[in-house]
Amino acid sequence: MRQRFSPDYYINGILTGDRLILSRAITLVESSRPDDQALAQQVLEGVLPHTGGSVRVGITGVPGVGKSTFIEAFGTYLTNVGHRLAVLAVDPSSQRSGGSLLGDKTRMETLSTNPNAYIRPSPASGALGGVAHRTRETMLLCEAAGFDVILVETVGVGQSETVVHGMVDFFLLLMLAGAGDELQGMKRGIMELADALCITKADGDNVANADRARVEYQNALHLFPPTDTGWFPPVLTGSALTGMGVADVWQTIQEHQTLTAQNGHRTQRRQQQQLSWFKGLLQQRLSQNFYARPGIADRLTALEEQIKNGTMLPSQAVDTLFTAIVP
Ligand SMILES: Nc1nc2c(ncn2[C@@H]2O[C@H](COP(=O)(O)OP(=O)(O)OP(=O)(O)O)[C@@H](O)[C@H]2O)c(=O)[nH]1
Ligand SMILES: [Mg+2]
Repeated sequence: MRQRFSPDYYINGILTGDRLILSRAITLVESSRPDDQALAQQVLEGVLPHTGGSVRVGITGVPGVGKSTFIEAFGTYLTNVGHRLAVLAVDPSSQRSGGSLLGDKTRMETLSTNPNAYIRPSPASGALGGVAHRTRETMLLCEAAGFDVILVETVGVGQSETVVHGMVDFFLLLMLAGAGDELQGMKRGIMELADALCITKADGDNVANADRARVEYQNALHLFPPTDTGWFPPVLTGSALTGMGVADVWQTIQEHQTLTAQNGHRTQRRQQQQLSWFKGLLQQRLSQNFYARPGIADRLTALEEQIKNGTMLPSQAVDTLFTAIVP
């Protein structure tokens, strides 16, 4: 039985930047137990006025592109210039024990012992919606604890990158030089989401390759319809090994933030994200509520039988179900 603490214990602990209490609060947020969830909501409400103050950055790219190594270099750079950084992960597809970041603590050796960095391994895999919902709340807790840059790492396969895009101010896509788009499992869609591309591993023999890839991708991006934000996603090159380009990425993020803060798109983006978070939760609740109603399971089974036999149309079945439960 885990020890129970009061909401104030968590709230005060987080606001004074106590990392142990922050970790405990995140565990609470990640718990699916109803009593934990109720307490987590109280804690979140308590810290809410102290949230929103960070730059939220999503980082994605195919496995092996160098996300973790980049975050180690980038994170170290950020703390060196005076920032406090939290690293979170959305990795629902991960079959690796404990999610990617846990094993990655070794790859983020410097960062994991850095007093100005906080690395939180991804929660145990579950429904994508559930994981994302917790990452959003974890982000709020980290902001309340005084972290002013939040990095959210996700593997760029599947739909998790869309989910992460929906919770950050800036979305960075890491790419490899030399590997074809198909090879990178990249769909055009994910490039369209990116606020910047960075060609990784631009060191040693790979520098010329990386420069070539930069030009190619920059040309490819020009073919995309422009967004209404006034921002044109640049393509950068970088090396986590030599540190080349790491400062440029931060420079780019700052330019993007300045521009979108001035023209209102930063606020607009966050407002849209809040709304879709709300709508997602509402939909989840409605559907849970629906399926939990007495008699629904039996009715469903019966209707599904008729649909399979072709004796009822799906639309008809939906009507029947709704007239039965909504008077
Ligand atoms: N030469 C060179 N190698 C790098 C660089 N960054 C990463 N690597 C190597 O590329 C490999 C993959 O790096 P990771 O950082 O684990 O990649 P990842 O994107 O986090 O991979 P997953 O967590 O599996 O999705 C490792 O062997 C790194 O040492 C770089 O800047 N230059
Ligand atoms: Mg990794």
